[in-house]
Amino acid sequence: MTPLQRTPILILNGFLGSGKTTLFRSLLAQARKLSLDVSAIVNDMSELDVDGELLGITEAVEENKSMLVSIHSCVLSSTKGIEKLDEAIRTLRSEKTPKLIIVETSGSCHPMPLIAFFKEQKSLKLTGVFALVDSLMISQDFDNGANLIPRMQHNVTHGKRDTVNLLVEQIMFSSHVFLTKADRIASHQLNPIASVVRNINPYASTHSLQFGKLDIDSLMDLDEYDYLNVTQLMEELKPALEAETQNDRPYDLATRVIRDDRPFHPQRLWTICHEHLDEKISRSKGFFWLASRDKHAMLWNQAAGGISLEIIGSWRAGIVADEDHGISEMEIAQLKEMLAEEKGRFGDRNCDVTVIGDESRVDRFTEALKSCFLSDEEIELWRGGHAFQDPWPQNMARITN
Ligand SMILES: Nc1nc2c(ncn2[C@@H]2O[C@H](COP(=O)(O)OP(=O)(O)OP(=O)(O)O)[C@@H](O)[C@H]2O)c(=O)[nH]1
Ligand SMILES: [Mg+2]
Repeated sequence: MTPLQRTPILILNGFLGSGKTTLFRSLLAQARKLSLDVSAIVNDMSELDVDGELLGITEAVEENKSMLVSIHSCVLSSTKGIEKLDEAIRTLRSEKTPKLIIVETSGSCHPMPLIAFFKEQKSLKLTGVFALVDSLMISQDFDNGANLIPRMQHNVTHGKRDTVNLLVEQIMFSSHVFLTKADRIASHQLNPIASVVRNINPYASTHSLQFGKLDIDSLMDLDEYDYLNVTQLMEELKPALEAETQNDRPYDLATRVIRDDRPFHPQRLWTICHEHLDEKISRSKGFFWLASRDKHAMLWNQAAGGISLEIIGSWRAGIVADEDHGISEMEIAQLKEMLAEEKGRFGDRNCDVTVIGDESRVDRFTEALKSCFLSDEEIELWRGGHAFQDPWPQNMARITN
C-alpha cells in the first residue's frame, strides 16, 4: 500500500462535556450533505452508550448504519479500549476505504495511548488530534485559566495525578485546540484562556468554536500529526500512563447509571438540580421523561456550569395515547404491537442517565436524582391526568439531525 492510500484518522478528544458530540453531529450532517465518505467511531465510558445513540439518530447514520461503530463500557485509552478501537477500524475498512475516520473519545480518555497506537499503524494516517476545551469551565473552575498551570505544578510536585493532569495533557498532545462555549463567557475572558493554552502547547493552533460550527472541508486534508513534538513527553509520561491503561475507568472519576421506567417529577428535579450541582459532578447525560410532558422523549445534558434539556422525539406510548395522533389506524396498530413487547410499566417510556463525578459526591447526586422519580401515589395522580408543577422552560428546543 502506498502512503497515499493511508486512511486519515481524526481524533476528537477533550474533557467531559466539552462539546465533542456536538461537533461530531455537525460534521456528520455536513458529510452527508456533501456526500463525503466519512466513517465514525464513538466511545462512551458508560454502558448506556448515550453518544452512540445520539450519533445513531443523525440522518447520516440512519441512512448508512455501517458507517458508525460504537464502543462503550470502557475508555479507549485502556488496553481493552485500544483492542476495540483496532477492531472497529478493521470493521469500517472491511468493505471499502473511507476518506476519513473520525473518532470521538470519552471525556476521561488520555490521548497518549491512542497516539502511540496510530504511530505504529502503517495503513492509517493520524491527522488531527483535537482537544476541545470548555471555556466556561476554565473560566469558572480555573479563574480564566490562571490556576491551571499552578494546579498542574502542584500535582507534579506532590506526585499526584487527577483530572487536572488529564485536562492539561489533553492540550499538550493536541494538534488543534478548540475553545468551546465561548458564547457563555464575556469576550474579554477568551484571550487569557487562549494564552494559557498556548503556554501549555505552543505547537497547537487555537480556535474558538460555538455549537460545533466547523467546516468539514477544512478537515479532509490535514497534515499528518507531528509525532516528534510529543516524543519526549511520551517518554516522561510512560510510567504513569502504563499504570492507568490497566484501568477501564481511570482518574478519580466514578460513574453511576440510573435506569428506571418512571418519569421525573418536574418541580423536584428542578430543585435537586439547583441544590446539588457543583464542580464535583463533572457530567451527567441521558434520556428521560417528565410527568408533565409525557409525550416527549428528552435528552438530559449537564456539563460544568450548565444543564440543558432538549426534546429528542416522541414516545410511542405517547403517540398511541394522543387522541389527535394524526397517523393511520394501521400505523397505530403497528405501534401497539411494538409496545406490547416493552417490559416497563409505561411502554417505551423510561429513563437512562449516566452520572460521572468525584467519588465523594457522585452517590449523593445520584440518590438525589432518584428521589425525583414519581412515588406510587404520584403515579396514580399522573394516571388521573394531574397537572404537575413544572418550572422548566416551556419552549424546549428539539434536537435537530
Ligand atoms: N452554550 C454552548 N453549549 C454548548 C456548546 N457546545 C456544546 N454545548 C453543550 O454542552 C453540552 C455537552 O456537549 P457534548 O457535545 O455532549 O459534549 P461531549 O464533549 O461530547 O461530552 P462527553 O462525551 O460526555 O464528554 C451539551 O448540552 C451541548 O449542547 C457551545 O458552543 N455553547
Ligand atoms: Mg460526547
